[in-house]
Amino acid sequence: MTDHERHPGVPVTIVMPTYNEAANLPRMAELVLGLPLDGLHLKIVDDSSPDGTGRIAEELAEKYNADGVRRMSVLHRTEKDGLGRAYVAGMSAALAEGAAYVVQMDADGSHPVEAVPRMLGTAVASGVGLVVGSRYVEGGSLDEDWGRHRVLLSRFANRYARTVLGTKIRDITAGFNLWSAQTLRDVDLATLDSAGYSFQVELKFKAVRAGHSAVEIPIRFEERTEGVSKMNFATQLESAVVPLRLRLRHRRG
Ligand SMILES: Nc1nc2c(ncn2[C@@H]2O[C@H](COP(=O)(O)OP(=O)(O)OP(=O)(O)O)[C@@H](O)[C@H]2O)c(=O)[nH]1
Ligand SMILES: [Mg+2]
Repeated sequence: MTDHERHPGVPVTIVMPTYNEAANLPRMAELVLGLPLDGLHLKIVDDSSPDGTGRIAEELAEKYNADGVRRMSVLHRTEKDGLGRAYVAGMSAALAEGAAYVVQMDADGSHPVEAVPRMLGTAVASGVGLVVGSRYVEGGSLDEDWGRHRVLLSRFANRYARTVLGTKIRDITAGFNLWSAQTLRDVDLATLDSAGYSFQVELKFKAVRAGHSAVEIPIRFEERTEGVSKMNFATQLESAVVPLRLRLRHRRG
């Protein structure tokens, strides 16, 4: 297995959307850029966070790029415009800059940074276009601090999307994923409809429809360390509508 390889010459960009994550970002950048991977780049996509996350990200980029190696970059957008659109912007930039693999990760400490080399090793060894950091396969788990309501909502949303779309991916709503550049090109990010969290479901569904296969590796999902959730009613409603729309549109395919 390639778990402990540094994968020299393989450019990997971690795209991390932020909205008011000032309390989490310095620690996240330290963890990510401390990973034993040679071609790693961290790209923050900040939607003009009122708490100054964008400025902190710039300061961190200056620090981590000080020796002339471009390890970190920041994409600033003018307003809070949804997780999905932030990812489309960040992933498109990563592809344009030559990333061979793109990783999606939250900035709040929920996703285990140390799993990234394992995800990359799996993609390189198996050739699959998508590796899902999965809460819902054997060995995966959710933080016990999540209230019963959150756990049930998460499980329900996942089961709902899986059933409507008839997908085999067990964690279709997962937000911690690694993509090959080819997969993202085949999906054509510009055609995605989701503004918010349903982006996770839409992108996986369209990647599988484009002929790519997915491997799921178990992860433990932790409660966010600092700050507050950005989940709201509008994004939940979109998460209910998007799977139905995808199914109606693609039922003959
Ligand atoms: N740029 C940008 N980032 C966003 C937006 N909405 C959420 N995010 C970021 O996306 C990631 C996931 O959002 P969270 O609020 O943690 O959502 P969640 O993980 O479902 O909710 P919690 O478990 O309660 O934290 C975090 O890094 C957020 O800062 C947005 O509209 N724009
Ligand atoms: Mg979170």
